[in-house]
Amino acid sequence: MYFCARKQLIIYKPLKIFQLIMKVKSLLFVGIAMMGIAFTSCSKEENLFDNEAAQADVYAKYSANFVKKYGPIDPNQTWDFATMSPVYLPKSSAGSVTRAASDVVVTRSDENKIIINKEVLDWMHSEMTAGHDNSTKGQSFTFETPGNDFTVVPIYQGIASYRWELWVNIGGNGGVGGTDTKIWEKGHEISYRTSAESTTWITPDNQGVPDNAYEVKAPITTFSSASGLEMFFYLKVYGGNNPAGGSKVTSLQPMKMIALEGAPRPKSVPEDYTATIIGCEDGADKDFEDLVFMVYGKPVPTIKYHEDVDVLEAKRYLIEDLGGADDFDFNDIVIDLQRYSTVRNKFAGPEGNVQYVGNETLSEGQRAVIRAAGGTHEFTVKIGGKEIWKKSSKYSVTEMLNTGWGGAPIDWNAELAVIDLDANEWNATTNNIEIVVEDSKGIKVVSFPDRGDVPLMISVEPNTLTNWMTERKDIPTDWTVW
Ligand SMILES: [Ca+2]
Ligand SMILES: [Ca+2]
Ligand SMILES: [Ca+2]
Repeated sequence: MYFCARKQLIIYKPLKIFQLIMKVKSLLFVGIAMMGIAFTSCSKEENLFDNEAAQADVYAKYSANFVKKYGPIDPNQTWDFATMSPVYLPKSSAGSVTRAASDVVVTRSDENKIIINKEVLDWMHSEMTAGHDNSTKGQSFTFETPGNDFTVVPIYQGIASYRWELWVNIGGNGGVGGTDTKIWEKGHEISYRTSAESTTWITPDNQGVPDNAYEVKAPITTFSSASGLEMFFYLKVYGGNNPAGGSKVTSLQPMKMIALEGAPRPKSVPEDYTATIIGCEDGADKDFEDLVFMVYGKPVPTIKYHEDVDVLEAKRYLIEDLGGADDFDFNDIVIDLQRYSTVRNKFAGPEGNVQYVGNETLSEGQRAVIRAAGGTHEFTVKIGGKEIWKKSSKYSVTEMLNTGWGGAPIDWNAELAVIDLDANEWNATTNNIEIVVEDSKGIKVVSFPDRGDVPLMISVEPNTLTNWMTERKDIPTDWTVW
């Protein structure tokens, strides 16, 4: 019996801008050898060398075009843009269940504002005393929708150097489904006046609304939905290490938001309505007055305290299969690798004086989710050297999936395939993912690029700001937001 040696060739491109690893492997030889048929020579070897040369040629052209388009690459340029910011979600009731988006009707107009009078502001300042640790007044929570309309309005903006947006998810189950709505962003359409006599409404800067403000005027957002849906608020924070808004402050994390029932309602809200105010902490001093908003309704949604939450950390890998030398759509394979866990946040003490006393991981796992495949070649995904999925196992290899080809709609939440991984199989630090592409020129292996290389793969934070490109649309030069 005779085996052709499996050969791995590493070609160093000029200036070491990339390593293209091409494996010369003839499955045919292995297959026949396993059947016990002897070979006396590897007559195909010459051809395979030609294939290597052809692949290297495409890569050299790709590299030249890449530099022409995006400019010379800084030797320290890293292609790992994901921050792995944990996303906190209500604990899923039955694992990774799919639930249709809930019907939520949102009514909003920037002209539709209410005045937050001094009595409300005074109550807020007495409960969320600036510079004090107010964390004992609450714990991780969601709301349950009441079935009647309810309204959300920002009432106070503290000092903050980052930009943030206030969002709400209604009806999600373990983060799957539900409706996400942006309610407000820092500084938008909010103003205050300093006295009853003043006719000037001032827009707050980074110093926020001053504590002696007499009244605040802010835009309202009203929601209609079915009753009994889970609802949680979160902030997307932009700036610092999170240019893509990767960091989320949510009501499900301990020490990030507190909800206080029994707040006085603004004067223009009918008497039989009830109100809850929610304070957010974007720093470390636990005063929860960096952003304060109010929810009111008849009645206001009910608070539900949560000890167990699901935590998801993920990276999205955008990959080129080198089908051509002038195409940088990076959508030939789009795959999210996820680490998920259920964490119990422990609180102790009587209501009103609750202390956060740490957390414990109840369960954890990893999985891969194929989101799109905008190439026309067979490929195999490997994690840590182990094959986990092959395109032909489920789809035609020539079919471009979920990348908008021919005007087809793109589903940004599509799960073309979900593959459970062993715990710790994916290493988020070393990015131990490889894609083995098979085309007419042979086999090539795309791995995560080193610093300064011309990339065939980048990683980004998986969110709406980093949705993948449609076919043949080059990825923009700002690698983190587009
Ligand atoms: Ca604070
Ligand atoms: Ca491509
Ligand atoms: Ca493509």
